[in-house]
Amino acid sequence: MSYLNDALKQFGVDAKTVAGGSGHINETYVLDTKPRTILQRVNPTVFKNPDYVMQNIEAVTAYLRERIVEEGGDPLRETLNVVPTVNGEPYYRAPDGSIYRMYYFIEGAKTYDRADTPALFAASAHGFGKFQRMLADFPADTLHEVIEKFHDTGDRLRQFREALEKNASGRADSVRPEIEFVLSRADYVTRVTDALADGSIPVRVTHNDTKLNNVMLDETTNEAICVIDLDTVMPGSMLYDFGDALRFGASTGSEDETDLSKIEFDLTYFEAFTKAFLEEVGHSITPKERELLPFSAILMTLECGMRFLADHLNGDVYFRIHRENHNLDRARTQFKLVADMEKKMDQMTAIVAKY
Ligand code: GN1
Ligand code: MG
Repeated sequence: MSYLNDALKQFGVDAKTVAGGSGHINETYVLDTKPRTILQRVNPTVFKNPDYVMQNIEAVTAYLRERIVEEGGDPLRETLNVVPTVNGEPYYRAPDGSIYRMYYFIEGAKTYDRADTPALFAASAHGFGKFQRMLADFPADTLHEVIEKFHDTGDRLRQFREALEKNASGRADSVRPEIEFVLSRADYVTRVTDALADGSIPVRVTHNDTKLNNVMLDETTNEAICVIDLDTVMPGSMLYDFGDALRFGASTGSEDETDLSKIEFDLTYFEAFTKAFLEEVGHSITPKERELLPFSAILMTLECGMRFLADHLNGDVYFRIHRENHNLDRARTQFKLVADMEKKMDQMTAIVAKY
């Protein structure tokens, strides 16, 4: 049963709810309150410590509000603002363990699942790049690691191997080529975490889920207004944010496209994003980070693909699915992109060198 109505009472609202959002983990509802708000059910099996999630979000958004005011921006529009429950709590925990939390809705802005033009994609790069830039001096070590080893691709491979070993769904035999695709790239997985560990690239505050639809763009100007979905803000590498954004936004098709002939990695989009991102972070990016930018797109795409395939092997227990083999379809698009990027690596390197 759903505790949505209980949650509404906890936030003191009596409003109509409309389902919104396209995430694979949480559930999002838009409420017709005045001003409008959004209510989200945070998946408690994925986010095991909601206090940590909300503490990170409160700390980061409070810091952003100050930076936004300093730069003459509107802190009610350019960062998320948490609405507490009537008891002043940052979220409501329902009897079944579900977590509900509320934000003010950001008016006059929207999100996109696909960028129709490279310029629109570049706008998202300004959004994510600015987010990094504004948080550059935030003390990363004060943030909780809400999901341990979230972008530790080596650990993701370990989890993948575990899923393969268990084969809970019995599907392993039907996906041998996809399994082989992952296993034959095992030498990729520790390159970024090794560089973080030996100090050759810095730990930064990162968003960690930089899908195009996690930045709101102004409805009329298409300028990036606000980065949303802050649940996975944690210490990490800038390369996670760069790579993950390209994984999603520079694909010529959707994440779950079944016709793989429609999936390619679009270098025009790669260039538009890279240029805009470097305009935001160019002064602080280190040479080693810059060198790893093209590779990070491959790595984040491979990682996401192996997570989808692991979930397919586990019997779809993590990412919400809407049809049979949905996680397998998602994994396949990621692997198609990885293979295409491997072919285009020299061109990607040349593009990075231009800016
Ligand atoms: C999940 O729920 P959503 O769509 O915002 C996932 C990301 C993946 C993404 C793939 C907490 O994000 O890591 O990249 O799906 N979030 C979590 O689309 O695992
Ligand atoms: Mg999201």
